[in-house]
Amino acid sequence: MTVGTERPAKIHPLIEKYVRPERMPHLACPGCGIGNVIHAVLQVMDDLKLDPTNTVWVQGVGCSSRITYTRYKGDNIDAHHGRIYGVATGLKLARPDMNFILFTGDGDTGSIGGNHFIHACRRNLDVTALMFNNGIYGMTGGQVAPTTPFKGTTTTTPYGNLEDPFDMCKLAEAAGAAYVARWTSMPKHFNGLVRSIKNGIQVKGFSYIEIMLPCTTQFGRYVLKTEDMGKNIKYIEDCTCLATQADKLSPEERAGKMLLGEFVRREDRSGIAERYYELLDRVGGKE
Ligand SMILES: Cc1ncc(C[n+]2csc(CCOP(=O)(O)OP(=O)(O)O)c2C)c(N)n1
Ligand code: SF4
Repeated sequence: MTVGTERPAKIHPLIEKYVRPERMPHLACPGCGIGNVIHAVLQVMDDLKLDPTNTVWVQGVGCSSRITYTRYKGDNIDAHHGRIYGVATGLKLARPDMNFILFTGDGDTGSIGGNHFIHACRRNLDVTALMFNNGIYGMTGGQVAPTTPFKGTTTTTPYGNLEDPFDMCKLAEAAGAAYVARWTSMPKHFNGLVRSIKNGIQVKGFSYIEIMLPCTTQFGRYVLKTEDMGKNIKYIEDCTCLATQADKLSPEERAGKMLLGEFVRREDRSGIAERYYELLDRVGGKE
């Protein structure tokens, strides 16, 4: 991971508004897709006029989490690796009036935190989880993740990954999430991503938004065996397809592609925080 040393001469107004100046520049490697996703989040904050004093950012551990760490002007809470949903559950139960936006990686949510993730969906915890899917463990040096493609070489699968990657959107849907969508960090999906993050925040219940993004440093080096940013971005382009366009592809063209779009939007179930406060009202335990 490259650590920037100089502040750019011109700062984007959204960064001025929501990011602590002393914590600039950010830490992502050149060509990483994480920055575009953060841009989308800041755009949503601005469009929805979310108040940073009422909107908390919660992060796990990994590149996607490290980029937000102590940079946001509002409250910013750090969870242990894989424990973001447990921490968010406590926060939401304590402050159901606040918005919680979660920043987590595919290792954080898909492997070490997988069980917590399932139960956050099942409990319909009313938070918005942004899962940064770079197909590898980025921050720790390129180990295999549950999203690494079959046969992908990583530092822990030098002869190729024996496992198939996980479709976490399907897991979220099956486990009961209220809102599920997937986009990429590419500029052509910026509007779709912004729309989904807004929907995720506005839908009452657990919202899971996955973003496929290029990790030039680890996925590029170990899986794609290239440091060429263009090839990393092309890979994301090639391995994804809009769900609305999937029918136009032949089975061979469709094979192995991750679908993009909005998959679930339902508000037919109350969430755990709502039920908890109803219970307190019923048994008279409310302060
Ligand atoms: C309990 C615990 N186990 C392991 C680690 C080491 N660790 C830190 S980040 C990480 C994986 C990061 O991968 P991912 O969640 O996909 O995030 P990325 O860096 O790719 O964004 C691991 C294994 C840790 N910090 N804590
Ligand atoms: S996800 Fe990859 S490219 Fe992005 S900051 Fe981490 S190691 Fe660098």
